Amino acid sequence: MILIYTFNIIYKLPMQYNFLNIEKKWISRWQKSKVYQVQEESSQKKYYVLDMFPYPSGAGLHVGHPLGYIASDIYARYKRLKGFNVLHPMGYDSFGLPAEQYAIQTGQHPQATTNKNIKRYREQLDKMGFSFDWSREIRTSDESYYKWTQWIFKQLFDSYYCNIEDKALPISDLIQEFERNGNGMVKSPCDEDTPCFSAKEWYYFSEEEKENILLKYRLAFLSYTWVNWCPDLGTVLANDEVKDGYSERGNFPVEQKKMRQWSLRITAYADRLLQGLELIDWHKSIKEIQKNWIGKSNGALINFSTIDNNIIEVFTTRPDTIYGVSFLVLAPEHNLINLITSPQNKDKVNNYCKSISSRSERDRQSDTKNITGIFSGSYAIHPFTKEKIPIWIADYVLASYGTGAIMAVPCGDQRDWDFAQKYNLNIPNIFKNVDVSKKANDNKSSIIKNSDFLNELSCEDAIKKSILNIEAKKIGKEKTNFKIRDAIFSRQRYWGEPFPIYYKGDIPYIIEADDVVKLPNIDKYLPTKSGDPPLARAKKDAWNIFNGDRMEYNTMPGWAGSSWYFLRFMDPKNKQEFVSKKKSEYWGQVDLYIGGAEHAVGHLLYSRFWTHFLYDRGYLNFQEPFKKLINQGMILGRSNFVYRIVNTNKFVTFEKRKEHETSRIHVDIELVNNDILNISKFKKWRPEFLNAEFILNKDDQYMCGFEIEKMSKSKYNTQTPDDLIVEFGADTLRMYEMFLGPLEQYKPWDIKGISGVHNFLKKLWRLTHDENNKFAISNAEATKEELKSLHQCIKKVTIDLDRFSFNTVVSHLMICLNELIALKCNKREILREFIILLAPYTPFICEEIWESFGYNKSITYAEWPIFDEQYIKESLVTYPISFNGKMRFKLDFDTNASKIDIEKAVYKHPKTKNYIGTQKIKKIIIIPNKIVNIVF
Ligand code: ANZ
Repeated sequence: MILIYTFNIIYKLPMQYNFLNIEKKWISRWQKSKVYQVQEESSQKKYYVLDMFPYPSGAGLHVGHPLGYIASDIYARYKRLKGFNVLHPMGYDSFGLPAEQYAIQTGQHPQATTNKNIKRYREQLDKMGFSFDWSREIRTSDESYYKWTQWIFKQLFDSYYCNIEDKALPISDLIQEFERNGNGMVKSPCDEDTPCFSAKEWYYFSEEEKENILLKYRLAFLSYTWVNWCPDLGTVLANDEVKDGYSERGNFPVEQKKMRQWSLRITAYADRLLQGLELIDWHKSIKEIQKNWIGKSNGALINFSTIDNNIIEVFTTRPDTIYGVSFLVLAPEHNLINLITSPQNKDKVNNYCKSISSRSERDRQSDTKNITGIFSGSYAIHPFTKEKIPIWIADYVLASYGTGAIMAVPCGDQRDWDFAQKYNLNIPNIFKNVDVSKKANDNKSSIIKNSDFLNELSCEDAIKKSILNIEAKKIGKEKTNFKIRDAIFSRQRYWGEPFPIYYKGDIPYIIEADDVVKLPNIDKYLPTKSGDPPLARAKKDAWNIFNGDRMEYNTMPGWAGSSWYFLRFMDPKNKQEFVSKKKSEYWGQVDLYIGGAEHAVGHLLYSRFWTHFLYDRGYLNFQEPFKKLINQGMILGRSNFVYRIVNTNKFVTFEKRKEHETSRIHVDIELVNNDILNISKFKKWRPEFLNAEFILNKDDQYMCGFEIEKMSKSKYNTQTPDDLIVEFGADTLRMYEMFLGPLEQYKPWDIKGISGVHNFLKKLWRLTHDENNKFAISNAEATKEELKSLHQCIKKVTIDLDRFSFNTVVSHLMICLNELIALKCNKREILREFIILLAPYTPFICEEIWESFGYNKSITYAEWPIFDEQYIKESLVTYPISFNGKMRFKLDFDTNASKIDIEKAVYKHPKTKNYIGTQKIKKIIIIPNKIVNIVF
């Protein structure tokens, strides 16, 4: 294609569809005329279409990245054509680890790397013809942006959650309550070790004591917590950044460490975050992931006393199974272990508990096959049967959930069952050798045969009744638990938002000044020798604000900036507020949000949390940020592999790989053609392969293996949009990516069909241009068939866009164009509308043709064609012709045919004479568009 293009230029042949020139022309025109810039227009209905903004990585975009952006751009363009005032912005989530890692290696400031990467992203995005309002661009690493991220943090620090009002309130309200009544009546989520105090005690507390107590209530607070510590990255990671004990980025081991960290009290919002899911239009599966992450469980706390009169409190969701309890289990970190372990078991128990401490809770939870445990040597008394039941310690019980202790019901719970089997523990007789483990989950409580009072009740009723019973006996109470944990908010990194916090001694204080706390320059992007985060290297005068004894050295995590960026897009230049009330009220929720499903419990949960919080504090008038969410499926790449014989530099062809012990290595798909390796290119690819040897197949070729997997630079299977844009144009690429299949599905990248889409655009060009490549259309009136074809297309495209079925729209457009070509229709009346229908998909060619039509205002703001039923109505109706009620034959008439015409035609018909013969016709009944009946 490139060759043909060059050939055409050299020999000055009449150009056909010159997409390169057209696209270049409109990129610059659109930029100059600021065609996509929007203002708040109260007279117009708004629509907010948003993409998950990217982290600008060094590798640039591959064809998988823009899939969602293309869909959202199509939708934004569609809504504009429908008369909506559309906010469709883009920016960069530009703080993050890779730029910092690169800075550590090269000494280059992460800002420089980030700017360079952003430039490359912008060029790529522009080439794709996206209709972003770039005047609203934001970068989370800009001071003008993170000033407001810091401001939101200050509001969180300045707030507590009131369970009575079920909202966040200013901490000053809480202080007033402490001054009046102490904290006895306060109903607020707070740290577990919060002491109880009177107003008088509060009065006499020192400033330090007061601040420490307030920290236990603030929504942004400092506390000692077990964290996922990643020594190789030198930082703490959030749960969703750790996969199977390794960091998601870089795959480094992660261990548990206790550190003083900032956290955000997201647990206070657990219930509201659950309820809010009912109000939003998200896919079931992603709501389910959030529900499980929040993990609400209703149940009871029950006290078991040990034979030494210690109390072990357990949390259970199935108090109705209490008669099936045959042992108790404590988490290895439980603080009663020391007290209850019998002297002869002490050493064994200690060793066991130590051996567990290196494993993260997540590992312990996921590894259900290798449950381990140890007997404490002591017993508890069953509160109902008064039997002696052993107390065990086991890794499947987690310290951080419930009370860190459980009542084990082997016949009701799979893990209890497995554990009892493994350690030969008592399984109540009636259930022996029967796998009753699933029975606890069905809706009958039939397993508890010996608890007469529960028999025959539904599971729900049995639970309710047993809670009443337990409360009456004063051995426990109803309790709701959540799995979600407070979100750790400190990172020991440089390239993130500094906290607007300073310390006096150990006590953190907010920096009251309105100024942003700027990220200070430092000499090296590494922790200090004493293990403090990189910001501890900053000299006092490197900070623009320095208060107290020292500044906070941690920075905020990657998700801070992305938790509210959708709000800033509404008012990106505002210097007084993070967003003005007027603008946030006008733009409101994001109407359509498109992005990857991998953010299900990270970004999507944190953003919801922040929006709920800002609503509580009166800054927003909506609680849920994203009304409709679509998760685009990934575009998968086709990777190639070579097979190296272990401990050699010899590579064996795919067919013979099993004859040796080999390791499989990804090879760049650029070095492979039809799975055959280009050996000389491969040798030059990396110095280590220069002297590689090859065992070839019988055709003397080296055949590579292949696999369809995630498209990624690290798998060397990426295809960049840039080459395809040069070869086919961005219009073709946009339409082709939609044509690949339903947006939400995972689909392999396959270049085969792209020329089909490209030919479609060429055909459109030919239909609207003469052999001299001059725009040529006819002003003749459209025929019925032409109108029918167009209106069928309007109908289908509109219906499908309204239900986000982006791929099927492509085929409707193709069918319509083929019909118009078959009808030789190049009429203005038809093509003008057709071009508008097509414009969201292929804006460049449509804008060009639109201009040729003589319009000087962009097609962006044309009017979406209105579907008219009359054009697609069949023009002929088939009438059954009956004689005395019996249908004898059929005749076609025009839908508009008059009764007189029909009557005449029926009388004239030779068959009519046959049926009537010589008899006299009494009357003829004609029901329009239905039947004709002749009565004689
Ligand atoms: C007795 C029982 C009988 C239970 C039965 C379940 C089924 P969810 O729904 O996840 O909240 N559990 C409580 N605390 C635990 C901890 N710290 N570590 C591990 N497991 C713990 O599950 C709550 C159930 O998980 C509780 O109810 C308890 O086992 C267990 F037929 O108690 B159950």
